[in-house]
Amino acid sequence: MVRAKQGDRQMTGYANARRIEAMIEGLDLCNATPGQGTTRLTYSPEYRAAADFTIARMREAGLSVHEDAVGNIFGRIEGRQPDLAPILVGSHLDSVPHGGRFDGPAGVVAAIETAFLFRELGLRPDRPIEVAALIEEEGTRFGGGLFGSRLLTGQLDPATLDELRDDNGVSAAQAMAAYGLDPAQAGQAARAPGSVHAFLELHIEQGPVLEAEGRDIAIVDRIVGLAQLRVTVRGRAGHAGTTPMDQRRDALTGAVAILSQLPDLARQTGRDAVLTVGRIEVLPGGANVIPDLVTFTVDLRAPAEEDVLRLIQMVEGTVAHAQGNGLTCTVERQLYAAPTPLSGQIGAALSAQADALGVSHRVMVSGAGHDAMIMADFAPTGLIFVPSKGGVSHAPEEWTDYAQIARGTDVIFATIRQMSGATPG
Ligand code: HGY
Ligand code: MN
Ligand code: MN
Repeated sequence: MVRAKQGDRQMTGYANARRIEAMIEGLDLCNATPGQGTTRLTYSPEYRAAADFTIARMREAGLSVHEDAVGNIFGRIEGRQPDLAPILVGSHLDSVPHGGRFDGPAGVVAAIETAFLFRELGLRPDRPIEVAALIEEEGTRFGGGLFGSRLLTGQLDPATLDELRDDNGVSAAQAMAAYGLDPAQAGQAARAPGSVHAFLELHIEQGPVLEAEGRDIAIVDRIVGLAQLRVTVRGRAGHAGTTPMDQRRDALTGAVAILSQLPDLARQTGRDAVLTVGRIEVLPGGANVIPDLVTFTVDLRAPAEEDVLRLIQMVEGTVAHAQGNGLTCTVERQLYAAPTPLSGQIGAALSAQADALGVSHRVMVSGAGHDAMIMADFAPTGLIFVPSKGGVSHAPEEWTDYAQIARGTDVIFATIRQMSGATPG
């Protein structure tokens, strides 16, 4: 065990911060926008490179590796009792556009580092352990998100893979086939209820609290409810110069009338409700053409389920009210996840291990969605955060010190060592 001093606290650490750094930097080379943040879309060439890098590190750590029918990657430490349901530990490999290098990979790398520690310390678990690298958590390519965990838990119907399309009109099924998978087999990614003993995830906080309080980690007790909607406004194309203003069916004017009302809906809801329009597309996109089709996304979240549901209804009502004058408007619900409590038992285990390791911690509600919120309906789930510099995330400036990830990894490692009944030999 490595002993490191931090201030006057005797830190006891296991994880190798240099190895964590090498893995995260290595993953960040698998990136479509080097120098402009991290962009790694599911099933893209960059994603394949990241998957291959992950598989290589998993094998170095002594794991037997399996890629499931949809591209989720699992590295397994066999247990003395191989028939016991495994403990899964990991996060996602995909990114938002021009995001940071830590959102997702910090958790995948912490899980692989845990496997390295099991091997180096000669630990053998009673219960199998699986390190997981999941696909399409962000939904950047196909919308919605939480794909890999929803397919694993059977919460996403594989039939939708034909309907979900990226910006180039490529369906998730077509992208899977191009990636070398068989979309007809996607249903095989679903695991049987009870087949996972627990799920643990380390993630960056993506907010300012841990840094402001000088704490090492947060133990998440709840994840806010969230919904992702897709609004479509249809009008009629026309000539910008020859169409009188009172004869237009301008889809963009209609969309702007809706968009200008949305932020206030969240403010009216209060209680930490938030609403974001992150993507908008105006077609056909000619400067001298009256737009006939506008689509935009609405991401809304709140800690209380009644607030999430009420916000959805208010958005749908606002869109319906914009109907008429030759405009037709629709709202599609791409994703809905209720506010999710995480396992108190696993939270207590994480807290006890953090105390034993001298890692400072606090409880926190997560305003960000995570695979943990899907897994929590399937198996007891724990989630810890490590600090984000300046609270920044989903941006190239995202940063977490590798020593901070190592401290969080220590807690994940020690908790899994205990939960799996691991002993030397
Ligand atoms: O949107 C989220 O909260 C996460 O980054 N997917
Ligand atoms: Mn994210
Ligand atoms: Mn994430």
